[in-house]
Amino acid sequence: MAFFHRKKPWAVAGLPTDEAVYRSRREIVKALLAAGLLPSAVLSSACRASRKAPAKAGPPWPKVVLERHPKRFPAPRAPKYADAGRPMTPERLATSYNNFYEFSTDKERVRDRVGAFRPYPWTVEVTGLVERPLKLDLDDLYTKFEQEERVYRFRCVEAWSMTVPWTGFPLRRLLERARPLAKARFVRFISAADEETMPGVRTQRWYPWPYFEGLRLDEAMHDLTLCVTGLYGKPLPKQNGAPVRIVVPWKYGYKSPKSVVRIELVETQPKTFWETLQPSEYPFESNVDPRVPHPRWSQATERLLDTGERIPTQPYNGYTEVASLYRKG
Ligand SMILES: Nc1nc2c(c(=O)[nH]1)N[C@H]1C(S)=C(S)[C@@H](COP(=O)(O)O)O[C@H]1N2
Ligand SMILES: [Mo]
Repeated sequence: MAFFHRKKPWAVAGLPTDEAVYRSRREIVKALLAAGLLPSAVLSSACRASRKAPAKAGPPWPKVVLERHPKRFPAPRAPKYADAGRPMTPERLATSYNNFYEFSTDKERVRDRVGAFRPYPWTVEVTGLVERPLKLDLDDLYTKFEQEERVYRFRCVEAWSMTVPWTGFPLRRLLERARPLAKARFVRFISAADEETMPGVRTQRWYPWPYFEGLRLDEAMHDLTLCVTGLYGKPLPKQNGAPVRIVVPWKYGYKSPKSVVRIELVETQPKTFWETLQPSEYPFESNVDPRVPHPRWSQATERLLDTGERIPTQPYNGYTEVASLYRKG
């Protein structure tokens, strides 16, 4: 997603000073190194200066889940979503070409950088305007909600797309369990942001971590909106947002937050990570729409990840059953 940035990332409003200070400090160290005035070990220790003790290794992922829940994966495929009308993207590709800035902005490096990240144990909190706030661990997510597999098309705002089988359940079931109050109109999602195990969070200080997203409550309650725990019949790989993420198949990919730790019901439209960075490019609604170009490129077509073939993009990514959510008046 390198071309996401028109401005230098550190020119983002509100953050220039810290980043300028950080950069200049690093430049000084580098200059001294180049002049042979410092042993090379200093650079790495200077960069690590703010780190705490090294992270302890957690239980192996996803083995820990498969041992505790041998019957939950793969989940039965829902007949209604057995076929998304396109060939399935090879698993290998869907798990090695990832947008997950907490690890790297280079899609092909994310997978190699997730090693220290620990999706287990995990807690998801459901809070805010609800009658019954929830704290769910992974055992709860796998057993209190009946899991199924759905093959969905997935369209990134950068105009590449894939078709993959997600495991999960409608987010609505989780929200209903918390009993939203009448005042609740929107849902906020907050992702994990752990400096010790997410190298992108540690080094890319100019981003407003943690990643945060949002939906209208009626969008979040739509049957297509999934709380996702797996991919290709296995627990969700770390690089795809382990242990739990949201998938909203009629919106651009950035509306599908990964590694979610908190879900908050709120009254007014929340800010989002990308909207905060570039409001003109990443508006709150962000439904897939071939007629509305991104300010820097067309959205009329998309590139299939596996074959590279370009095909026309469909309104709502082909999920036209959501159109009624957007009819005015
Ligand atoms: N926490 C978090 N969630 C995220 C992102 C991210 O950088 N951080 N990237 C988004 C974008 S831009 C896309 S296209 C999808 C990519 O999901 P995938 O790697 O499973 O294909 O995740 C979305 N969710
Ligand atoms: Mo994306």
